[in-house]
Amino acid sequence: MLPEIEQYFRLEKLPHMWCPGCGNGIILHCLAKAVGKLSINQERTVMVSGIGCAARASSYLDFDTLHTTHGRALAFATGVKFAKPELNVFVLTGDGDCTAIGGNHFIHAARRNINLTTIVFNNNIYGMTGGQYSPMTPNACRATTSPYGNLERPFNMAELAIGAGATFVGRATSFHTKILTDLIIEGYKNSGFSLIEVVTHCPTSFGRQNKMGSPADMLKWQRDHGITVMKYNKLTDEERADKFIVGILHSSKAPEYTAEYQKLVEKFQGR
Ligand SMILES: Cc1ncc(C[n+]2csc(CCOP(=O)(O)OP(=O)(O)O)c2C)c(N)n1
Repeated sequence: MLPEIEQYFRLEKLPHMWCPGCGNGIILHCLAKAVGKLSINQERTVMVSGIGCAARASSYLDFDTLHTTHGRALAFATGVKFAKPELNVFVLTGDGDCTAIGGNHFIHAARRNINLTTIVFNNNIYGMTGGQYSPMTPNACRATTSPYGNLERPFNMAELAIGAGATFVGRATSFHTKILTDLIIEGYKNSGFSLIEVVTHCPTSFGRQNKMGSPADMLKWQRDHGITVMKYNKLTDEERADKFIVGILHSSKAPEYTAEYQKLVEKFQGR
């Protein structure tokens, strides 16, 4: 671990419980780098997670952390931000945690535009419980609950967040670490709901069932399929079919919920 990010980790909790080759450590590295670059006050920063492999991330981080219940990371984070709006609140969540059981909290946190920086570790599957399909499992892919191929279609979580009212939305992969670190920085700076989707690899549950090769092969897949909007715009529809955009997907301004709430309190207290 780089000395400049060590201060953000509970080193006594290591080694972590993730499988060899998992992408989660790369995401944590980028998060710690972003926090360091922003010089965020560690004492006034909270990391909230739900349940799952991704959600275990909060256990390894040396901040005030909340490892909550499955699907409820955003609900707990909303409570923290309402009670203490002066705190910086990050949410670390898996694709199942955020878009399946937690899907409704996701929509409404985006709609309220509450100031939370949400990082979704999208490994396309329920990793922790043995590889069941999630709303992010691509059509026809295998999971333990779709051994003949997934009949369902995934939805685009970034587009959903934009439609619901999120004011900052970006996407990166575990391969695109510079883009990911920059997105976390920009997401944190946005005063409102920020979603950063990280397409990452689960070699054990997703990769193995879908014959995607080694963890390094899965990273190469991310490198070859995640492209910037400039490159994307130059492609034909056919070439775009299996590609996705990495970088900032949406940025807008809207009133932030806890600030509006504070204004209301002050108005009725006659201040
Ligand atoms: C209410 C509830 N339902 C189901 C579970 C079992 N469970 C634990 S983690 C998990 C899925 C995790 O998938 P994801 O959020 O994608 O995270 P990953 O493990 O892939 O990082 C499930 C279904 C639970 N703990 N609580």
